[in-house]
Amino acid sequence: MQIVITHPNPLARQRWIDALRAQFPAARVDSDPDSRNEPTQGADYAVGWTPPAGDFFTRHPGLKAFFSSGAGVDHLLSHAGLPAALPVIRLEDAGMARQMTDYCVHEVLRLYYGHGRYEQQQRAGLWAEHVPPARSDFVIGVFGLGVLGAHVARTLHEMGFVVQGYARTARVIPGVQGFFGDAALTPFLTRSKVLIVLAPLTPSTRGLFNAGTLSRLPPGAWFINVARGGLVVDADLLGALDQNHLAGATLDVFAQEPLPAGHPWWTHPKVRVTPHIAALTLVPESAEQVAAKIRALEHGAPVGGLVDRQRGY
Ligand code: OXD
Repeated sequence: MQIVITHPNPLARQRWIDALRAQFPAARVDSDPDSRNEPTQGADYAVGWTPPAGDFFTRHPGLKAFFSSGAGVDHLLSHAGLPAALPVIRLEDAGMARQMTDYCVHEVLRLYYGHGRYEQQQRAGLWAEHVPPARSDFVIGVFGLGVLGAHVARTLHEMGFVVQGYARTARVIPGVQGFFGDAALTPFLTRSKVLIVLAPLTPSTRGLFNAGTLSRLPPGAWFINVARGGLVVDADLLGALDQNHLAGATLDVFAQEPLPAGHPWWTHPKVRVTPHIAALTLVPESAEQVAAKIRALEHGAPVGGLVDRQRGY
């Protein structure tokens, strides 16, 4: 068996090679292009992130599956050479749900207890306490109830927050009020004092958060994007912040990454920026999951995380 690893980050690439060689000692596991420069018929399985444009898929015509080394697959589905019938498989949790939940809980607690104000007060030498709002006035909306979104919503509910969730199709999470389908989007947004965006980037979510939808959020709402920058129209978010409709935004993902020097988000007083770290790929757990799925596929068994190309996730 031959497995090819393609990843723009050399460190991540080497970690995947080492982890999968440990899982499959008899297999050939190499980076693409093959570092040993031996003739190759192409790999059986590919694992990675943003395979290079050009002839990657023609050099590996016998692939049985491509495993995304992340939860998202937009980087693959937008590849012009991706064969239409090639199974694409995303990571399922693999340690990401815990990290994503920690990130969102951290932001929510900071907002709820007003720590941003206390930081400003410290700089001004000001001693003043603020009583947090009633929890019923601090509704948290989670847009996207996949593995990660559902974990975030469930945890915030268990912490005593009022949580509502939005998904394309019905998804029951005990204690979390569900809003499903296009018609439910506006009622969902109008109650979300904190909006956490955690949905995949697909043709139907691209640019979904624009002047129209952002204006549906209640005045003083906070916008958190931990999904993909492409879901948001930056100029419209900037407008909503500058017109004081929104109190602020926490952004972990951007239309262009790394966020370019001079971009308004770097210095905007109402924006908190992190460099796409809300949920990192943990290679040991992820390689174990990928290896288990490769073994299942080799035995003709079904695997989870198979991407529906029509839906885009
Ligand atoms: C992912 C990501 O898709 O890190 O896993 O964004």
